[in-house]
Amino acid sequence: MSPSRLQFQLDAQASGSRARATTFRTLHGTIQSPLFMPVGTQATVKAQTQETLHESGSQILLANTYHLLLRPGPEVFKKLGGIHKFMRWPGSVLTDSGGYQIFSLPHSREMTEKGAVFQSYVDGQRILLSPELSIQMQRAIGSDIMMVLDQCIPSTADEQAASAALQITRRWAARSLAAREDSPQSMFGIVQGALYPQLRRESAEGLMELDFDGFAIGGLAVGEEKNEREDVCELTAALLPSDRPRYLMGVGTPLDVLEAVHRGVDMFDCIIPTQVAKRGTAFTSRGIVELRRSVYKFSEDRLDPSCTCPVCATHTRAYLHHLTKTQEPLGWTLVGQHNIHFYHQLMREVRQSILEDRFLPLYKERREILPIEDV
Ligand code: PRF
Ligand code: ZN
Repeated sequence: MSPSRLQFQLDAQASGSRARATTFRTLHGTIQSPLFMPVGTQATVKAQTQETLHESGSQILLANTYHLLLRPGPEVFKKLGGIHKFMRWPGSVLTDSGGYQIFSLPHSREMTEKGAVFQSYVDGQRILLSPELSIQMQRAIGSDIMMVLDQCIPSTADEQAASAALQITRRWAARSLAAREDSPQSMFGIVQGALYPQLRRESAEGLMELDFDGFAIGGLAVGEEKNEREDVCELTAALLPSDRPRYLMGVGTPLDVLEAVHRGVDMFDCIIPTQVAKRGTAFTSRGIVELRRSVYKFSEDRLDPSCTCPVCATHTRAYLHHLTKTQEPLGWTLVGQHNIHFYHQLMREVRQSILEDRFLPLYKERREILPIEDV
């Protein structure tokens, strides 16, 4: 493999754990891992502004090729000079390829060797999302990290279906790389293989023959049990090269993220912190707080006394209770900002503990107290 265009650096490796701290450079700056990427599907993280994202310490956002292809479309990004200028986000951006979003569609989708065929929710048109089209679109978006088009299937799929999906993902990965041409944007391959160790190995080895800047673990958090997910995550992360970033796609709760860091993963994305904020669910150092509960009606307490975010510095639980109870947009914004800050703060503490070689005790302590309720 050629040297990573991310100038990847391993800062520290924890003892008694596979956890590691890394630094790498994208086209828009330096990134430190372990890290969490807020999800900005439509070139916006729901209910946040670019300023609130910056304040909570976001280094890199995730955007979705599938949605942005349909609206506003590639021409807008080409005309306006890419997503960073378009949404005025100076940090880094990773774009998911669209494969998973199409897989998640309730109906009318079809996977062929050429690509994924789906019906546009904007105007009903049938569209073939080929690996080449996905990369062309990601080049127009101008993300720092592009993802290959992959085939994500339920993790409970039988071995034959899982094998077919990883074979096609391998062929699409090669086509995606070819479509990058001379773009300076980085590209990650995606390991599939459902819950079959042998297939995960085959998928990882096939992708490692190609020149990717990093590798993602796909096909998890799609129907398996928590312990199954952790086992496959551990096994897959161990197969991947130690000199490239490892990204676990679409995972998860704060505890899921901590468990995956322990197993050697560097990067995460998930809609949970912004999604649950809409209904007033907040992650705090003392567990989950459901702000709509009437016990908070008169509460002058801070949301989380040990949180350093602007929301906790400014507002009472009573105000946040009122906003979420009346479904005011500001409630979603404020709780979302706090939740994103909570994830980033966890990642910063984890990173610091790895650098000081005290990750294992932190992991053991945190896994007992992190919110585990279903969110
Ligand atoms: N592939 C892609 N994006 C994803 C996934 C995947 O398998 C997942 C699985 N949890 C989330 N997002 N391309
Ligand atoms: Zn806070």
